[in-house]
Amino acid sequence: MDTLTETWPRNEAPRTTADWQAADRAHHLHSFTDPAVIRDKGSRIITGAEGCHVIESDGRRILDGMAGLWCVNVGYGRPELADAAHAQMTALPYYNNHFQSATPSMIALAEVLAELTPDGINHFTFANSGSEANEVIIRLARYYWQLKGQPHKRTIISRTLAYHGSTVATSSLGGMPLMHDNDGGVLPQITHIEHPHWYVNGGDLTPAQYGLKAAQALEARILELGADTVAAFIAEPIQGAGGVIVPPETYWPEIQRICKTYDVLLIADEVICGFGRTGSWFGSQTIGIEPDFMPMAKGLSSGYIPVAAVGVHDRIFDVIERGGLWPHGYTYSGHPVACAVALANIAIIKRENLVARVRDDIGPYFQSRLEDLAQSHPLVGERRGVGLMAALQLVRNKATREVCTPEDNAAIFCRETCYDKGLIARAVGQSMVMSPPLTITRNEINDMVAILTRALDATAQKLGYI
Ligand code: PXG
Repeated sequence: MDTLTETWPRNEAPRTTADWQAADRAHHLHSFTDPAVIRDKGSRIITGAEGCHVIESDGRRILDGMAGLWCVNVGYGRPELADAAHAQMTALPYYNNHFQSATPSMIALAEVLAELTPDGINHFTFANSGSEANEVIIRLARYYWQLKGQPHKRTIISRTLAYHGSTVATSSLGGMPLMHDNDGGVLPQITHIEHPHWYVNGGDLTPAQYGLKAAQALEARILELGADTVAAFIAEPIQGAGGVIVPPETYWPEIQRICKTYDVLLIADEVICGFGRTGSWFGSQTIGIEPDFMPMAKGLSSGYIPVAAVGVHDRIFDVIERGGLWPHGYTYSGHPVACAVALANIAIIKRENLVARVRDDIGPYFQSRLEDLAQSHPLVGERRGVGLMAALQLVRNKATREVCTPEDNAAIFCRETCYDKGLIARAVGQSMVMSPPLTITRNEINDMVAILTRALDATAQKLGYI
């Protein structure tokens, strides 16, 4: 029998899954989904969540190996985040930071972020999403150079397979061909260099040699364009949505050197890496870089409410401070309720020592369990990851590093099999990707690995490997 699901607002009559799916089909345009799938199969209706599990409308509990979309760092079902929202909404539901105003929660959040971020990052501007944060950085970086008397420094260099958002400018900033093709290509003054994935792109080079080569592509591009036209380089410390790409150790020091040499600002996109995911508060600390701008979102509120921030280095702020009125702002920049929830979320991460837990305990356990799988499974060529983000590369041949092709449909088949068996994992290209809540237990990791192993077995069987 079709289970009835509580509705929101709760004074409506409960509906069945089929009812929800019909209304969804009739009225909702989904993100990153083929409408034909919704039409033919219907959507998955998620009605609740607890800890590291989400609950479907039929009551089935599914282990969320992706923490939503890489964001529910403190796990689901935290009453104190709801309490923080309630208290702030009661005291002051809205005021903005335009025209000389500020509210206590936005000030307190900026203050806390200044403590947590690397030295020199002491000012913050707020937004509602990672995309909006990156939009404001494009504007700020160009404005900075204009104020410095170098208005031609406007080009932003990014990387292939990067993800920096879904707005007009940030979808160009990203390096996902699918997102360029449907909008007439990439905007002017945005260009991409190769993403540093040794396993796929490294050929006969050692990882260390390849790391330098991939970084030097930045130097080559700057020289080709002219350093006097390049405003900034944007990259995630560890590329997330592109498939958890961990660069060789030689990569980041060389990138930092190149940015300094050519006076190119460094933007470290911390939207996924921030708030403990890599075992430090920020990915920039894990890899040891000093960025000029740090966009952050997702883990800032653990996804409980939309909020984003941009950390701005003193050397940038000092110039902008003297520039007169900065003509930018969203109605909801620094929304008091969102900032109050972010503060409560950061308080949980601190109190429960989640960052150290990821670095010293659960992160290494997660990576070692996946490494065992990579060593033993014929379909897995590489485990890559740091802290609680990881990917398994699906391959045709482990010895030659020949990866599966899109026609093999291996990752998508594996992802769907995982879902059927009770685990949410992502398929990115020919890799399986995971990024669970920072609160995940060893037992839950064991469950994840068990389901993943069965799904990989089923995939290998379908491909005729076993
Ligand atoms: N930067 C990075 C590094 C991201 O991962 C954004 C910016 C944009 O954030 P907003 O809040 O505007 O979505 C992101 C978002 C996926 C997936 O399928 C990843 C993201 C968004 C949607 C889907 O992996 N990352």
